[in-house]
Amino acid sequence: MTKVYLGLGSNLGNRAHNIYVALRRLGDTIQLDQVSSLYETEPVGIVDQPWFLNLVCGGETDLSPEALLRLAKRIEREIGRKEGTRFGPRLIDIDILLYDDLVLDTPRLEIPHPRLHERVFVLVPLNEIAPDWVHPRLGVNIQQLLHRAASLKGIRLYSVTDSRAND
Ligand code: PH2
Ligand code: MG
Ligand code: MG
Repeated sequence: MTKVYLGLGSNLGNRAHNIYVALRRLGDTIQLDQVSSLYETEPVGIVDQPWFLNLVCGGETDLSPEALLRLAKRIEREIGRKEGTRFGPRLIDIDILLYDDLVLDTPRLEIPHPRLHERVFVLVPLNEIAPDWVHPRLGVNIQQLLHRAASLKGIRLYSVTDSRAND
């Protein structure tokens, strides 16, 4: 079994509902054992779009990185995501952030997620559930990456996840 961390985001429709449906679908295939709180976050990249809800989850799986990516894309499609602009608004986005200590760079998939270390909307929730996880390419842990992040603006707690629910 491999430990994986995934980032979920939504800024269209019923954002919280989309995220929790995705989480439930992921949980049908992956043994999810950690879910962060839900955060409301300022859009990064294309700023003229609605604010996102974001969370991060962790689990164990036997799926290869490619199979995990296919699962994520299938769930995105099932929830109704259409091809749209890069960095633009979406009903649901499921990104592979970390896959054990794997470093992978293919045209279709880059692990760790190439922008993980600069995105507060990933680092804040990830720091909740995996502060000591060492980024396999950068060699520092999530807490250190969060401390290095330029600004903690543009993120607010939206809904707390009771950590006991993760047990
Ligand atoms: N996802 C993006 C682009 N910008 N901004 C926020 N706040 N949250 C996201 O999940 C997000 C984003 C591309 O996937
Ligand atoms: Mg994304
Ligand atoms: Mg994506």
